[in-house]
Amino acid sequence: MPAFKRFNEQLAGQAIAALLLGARTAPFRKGRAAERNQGRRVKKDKPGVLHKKEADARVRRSAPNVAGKQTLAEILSQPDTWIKTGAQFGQNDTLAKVLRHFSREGPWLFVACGSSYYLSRTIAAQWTKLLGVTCNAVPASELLFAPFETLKRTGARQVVLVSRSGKTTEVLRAADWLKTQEQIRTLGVTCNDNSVLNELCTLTLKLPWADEQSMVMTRSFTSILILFQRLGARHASDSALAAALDRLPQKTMKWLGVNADKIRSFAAQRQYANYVFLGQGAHYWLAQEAALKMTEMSSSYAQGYHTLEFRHGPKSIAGHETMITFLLSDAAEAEESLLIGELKKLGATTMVVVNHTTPALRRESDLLVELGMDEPEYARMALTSIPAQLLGLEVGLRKGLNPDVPKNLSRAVVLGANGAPEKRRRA
Ligand code: F1P
Repeated sequence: MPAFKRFNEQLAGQAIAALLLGARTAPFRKGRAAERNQGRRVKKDKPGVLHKKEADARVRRSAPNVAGKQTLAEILSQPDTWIKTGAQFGQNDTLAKVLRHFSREGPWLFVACGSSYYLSRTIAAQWTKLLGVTCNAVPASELLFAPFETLKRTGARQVVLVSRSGKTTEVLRAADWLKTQEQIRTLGVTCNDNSVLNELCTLTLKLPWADEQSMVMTRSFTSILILFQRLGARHASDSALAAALDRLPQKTMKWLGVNADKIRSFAAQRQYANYVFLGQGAHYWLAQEAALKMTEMSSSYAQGYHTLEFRHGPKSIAGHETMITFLLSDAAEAEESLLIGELKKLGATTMVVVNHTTPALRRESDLLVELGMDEPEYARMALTSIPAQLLGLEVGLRKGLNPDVPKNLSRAVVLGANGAPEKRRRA
C-alpha cells in the first residue's frame, strides 16, 4: 500500500478516533465554554428584563395545551418567515457577502442530519441543475466516519453545514474537523443565534425568526430552502427565479386559505397502516422529508421512493391499508400519472400534489392538491413541502398524539463524549 495511502489511513483512523471520543480542538472547547457562559449571562440579566427564552416559555405555559397547536401555527406561518428571510438577507445583502467568501464554482458539499439532511439534498439537486456545478450532500455521520473518502469522492472545497438547532453533535464535530483542513471553506446555516457553528465556520448565516418552538422542522426547513434558492438565483444571475421567490409568500397565503383545511379534513378521515411518498428528481428528497414528517408527527410507518421505482418491488405493499402521496414533477408528470391509476386499482388511497391538474388526475386522485402556480418548479418547492406537513400533523392528532412533542424525539441529537445521546431536553 503506497505510503501516502497508509498515511491517510492512519490519519483518518486518528481523526475518527478523536472525533468519536469527542476530542475537541480549541475552538470547540471555547465554543462549549461560550455556550455555558451564555447560560450564566442569562442568569445575570437585570431583574425585570425578560429574556426571550423565558418569554417563550411563559407563552408556552399560558397557551391552552391544545395538541399540535404550536406545530399548526408554525406551518401556517411559513409565508411570513419566507418574507422575513427575503427581507433580512436582502437588506444587509448577505448574499453578496457569501459570494465574496465562496466562489460560484463547486464542487459544493452539504453536511447535515435528519430533516436538514433532506433539505440539503433538495438544495444540492437544485444547485447542480441551476448552477451546473457538482453539488453533493451527506449525513454528518458519513463525513465523520469517512472524512477523507468523502472529500475525495465529492472533490468538495466549499462545505455547507446546516443545523436548525446549531447543537447537533455530529454536525458540530464535522465542522470541528473541517476547520483543521486548510483547503476547505465552511458556511454554517442555523436558526440558533448562539451556535458554536459561528466560531467553527468561515461564515455563518442565521435565521432565528424561522426557528420552531415545537419539535419537528417545518418553517425552518422551507425558510432555509428559500434562502439557498435565493443564493442560487444570485449565483446564477437568474432574476426570474428571484422574482418568483418574491411572489411566493403572498401566493402561498392565498393557497393555504383554500387548501389547508381540505388537506387536514382528508387526513382526519381515517388512518392507514402504511404511508408512501413518491417523487422524481429533487422531489424525491421532498418525498423523503415528507415521510420523515409523517413518522415524526404521527409515529406511523412511512417510506419515500423515486416515483417509478415504486413498481420495482415496493409496489407489493399497495392496498387498502396504504395511502400514497405523489409529488408530481414537471419533467416526469405524464409517466408518473400512469402509476396513480395502477395503484388505485390495487386499492391504495392516493393524494396527488401537482402544479396544474388534468381531468385524468382528478379521476385517479382521492385527494387532489393543485399548486396552480406559474412560477418555475424550483420556486414551488417550499410550497410543495406543505401538504405533507399538514398530513403528518392531522394523522398524529387522529392517533391521539401531540405532534408538538413527538414520542422519543428531542429538538436536537446531542451526544456525550462516549457517543451516546445525552438525556432528552428541549434544545
Ligand atoms: C436535525 C434533527 C431534526 C429532527 C429532530 C432531531 O436537527 O435531526 O431534523 O427533526 O428534531 O434533529 P438540526 O441539526 O437541524 O438542529
